[in-house]
Amino acid sequence: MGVQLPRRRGMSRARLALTLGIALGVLTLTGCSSQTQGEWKRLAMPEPGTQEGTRILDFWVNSWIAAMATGIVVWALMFWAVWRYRRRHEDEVPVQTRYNLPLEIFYTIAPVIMVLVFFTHTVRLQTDLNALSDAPDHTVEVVGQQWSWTFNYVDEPVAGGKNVYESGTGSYIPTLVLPVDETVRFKLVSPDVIHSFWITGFLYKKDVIPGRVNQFEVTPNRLGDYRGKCAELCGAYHSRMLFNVKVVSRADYEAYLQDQIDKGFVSDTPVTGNKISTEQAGLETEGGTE
Ligand SMILES: [Cu+2]
Repeated sequence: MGVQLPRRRGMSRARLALTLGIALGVLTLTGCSSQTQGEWKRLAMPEPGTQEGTRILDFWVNSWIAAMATGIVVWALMFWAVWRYRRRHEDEVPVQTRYNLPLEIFYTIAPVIMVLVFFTHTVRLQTDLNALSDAPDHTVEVVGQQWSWTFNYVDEPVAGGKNVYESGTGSYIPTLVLPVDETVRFKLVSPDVIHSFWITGFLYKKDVIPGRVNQFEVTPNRLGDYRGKCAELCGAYHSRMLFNVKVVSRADYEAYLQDQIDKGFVSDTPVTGNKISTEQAGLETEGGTE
């Protein structure tokens, strides 16, 4: 008779192998397309479309690396302690350690240092992102209203100092057009409630608050189409507050403005405060179709 193998241990090993196999399969299957691979590399962030977005992405990825490194050390120590000091016999109580001053000082100070490092980097980046230049290449006044967006190209006056604009409604999704490699300042205003101006591919958003003008600047550096949305629950049709963003060449940008002028999207002053009624927006008033 040979040695009898412990049955239970064999079973749990098989289960472990199966779990690992499934996990590996999921990883391999989901990691096929180059787009998905890029998302893995960026830790779920979209590909940044601005100079600022690149810095935000770096900060995001590096923060995760630092957090994971900390996590791995902590998990390793935890599992080591659990295994090393496990109870080996029914009636045995492991050594109980308490009031270990050096240890307590260490695990108080170490997290404080980590928080300080994260905080310093956050503040530094935030300060840079909120800094306004003396003379941005363009200024767009963004009006967030229930429930769409208006974009006023305030520094591109037509003859007579008029203002070119694009205005959306709950059923018409407006498009914001920006020239590549030129700095644009957004001035955010709201005639009604708090909204949040968010272009996902720019990796940055800012609240649009009635009674004040929030501002920030970006330099788009990648041609392409981006999506924008309101990131602050602002009422029944909040989900309709979508917009498109096109980053185009200088020539296409000028052509776009001319096209808006030709279509008559020109006003004496920036289009603002024009709260769109539910009927104008083409929405149901009661028992909405949302
Ligand atoms: Cu909103």
